[in-house]
Amino acid sequence: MRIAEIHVYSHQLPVVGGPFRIATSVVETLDTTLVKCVADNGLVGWGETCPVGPTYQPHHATGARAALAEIAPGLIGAPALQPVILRRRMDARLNGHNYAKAAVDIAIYDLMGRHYGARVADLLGGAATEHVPSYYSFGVGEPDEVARLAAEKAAEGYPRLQIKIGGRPVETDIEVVRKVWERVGRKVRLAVDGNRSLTTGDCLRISRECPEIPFILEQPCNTLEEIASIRRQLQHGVYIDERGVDLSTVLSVIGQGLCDGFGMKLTRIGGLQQMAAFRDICEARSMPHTCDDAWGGDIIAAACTHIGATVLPGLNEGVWIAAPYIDTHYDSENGIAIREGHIVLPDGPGLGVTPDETLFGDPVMSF
Ligand code: 0XW
Ligand code: MG
Repeated sequence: MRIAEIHVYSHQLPVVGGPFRIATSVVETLDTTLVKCVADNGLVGWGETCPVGPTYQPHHATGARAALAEIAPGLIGAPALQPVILRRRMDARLNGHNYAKAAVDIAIYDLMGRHYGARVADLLGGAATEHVPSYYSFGVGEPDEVARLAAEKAAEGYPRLQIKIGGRPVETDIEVVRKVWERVGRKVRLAVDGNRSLTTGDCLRISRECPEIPFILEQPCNTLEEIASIRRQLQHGVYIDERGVDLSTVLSVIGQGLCDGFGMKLTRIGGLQQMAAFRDICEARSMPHTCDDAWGGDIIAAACTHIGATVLPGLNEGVWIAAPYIDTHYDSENGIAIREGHIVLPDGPGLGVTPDETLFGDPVMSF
């Protein structure tokens, strides 16, 4: 079975109840890129990549499509069921740009699942749960309002909450953390995400002024060097998110003892094949991690849920999806949703989601 056609679509996802604010950006509408791979027997697989604006990571929507224009012509005629061989073929055509390659990799796993009659989670090693934990992420907000929402989300059944901080006086960030803690206490696990924005001084203050609150600090400062310089003075665990750019970086930050876990994005690491390797490295070193993506609709949400289902439960920090901020599904029957803080693993085959492609209009590129 070989790849016969690749079609690329662009689709707008307005933020419901938006905008969504993090320390480094404010987003109102996201431009997602969908990839449809058609095999020579007519079988179809879908992939998706959707940067959360152009400043969260060095990724942007039109960049994904420019990268796909470089890569896709070299995949036509290639064996369709060999994700490792295809990754090497993509690497031979374009250096880097994992977030674009990930959309092709996800489509290939969807195709494989449909061909073998298997769920993607089973192709990735097997589901450890059918009920995948999620976590709720509050945009940077006013402390009383975030605390009120936190109590609501904890009561809904979310096992973990992520408080966004940064881009404002550190006193307000300390206040939001304290107010959330007062409302939810030990009912849920807490992550405090600076999205690269904190100075080392402010990061130390947050940790020192909240010594009794058991949160982890997610990507508090911009660079790994800044984090390394204060790591031993912090009273809280540190997770790497935006700077965990590839497997090599993951190996070196674990080797240097620079972190206690990861917020990982499926497209940043290069797709499901690389994410499965990341999961196994984390399991070998007892590193908790998430399986998220930055944004996107049902296709990327399904992909994150399938890999998230395979993570050793004690290390599973949850699957974040953008569904709470999107008011339409690509697949009206099997769209991915969060119920009581968890996501039911789709039945498959493949990703288990079949998009209504009329939503996407004509492809912006076809190969
Ligand atoms: C909470 N997220 C998964 C959604 C936004 O893309 C930011 C991200 C994060 O953890 O940094
Ligand atoms: Mg993060």
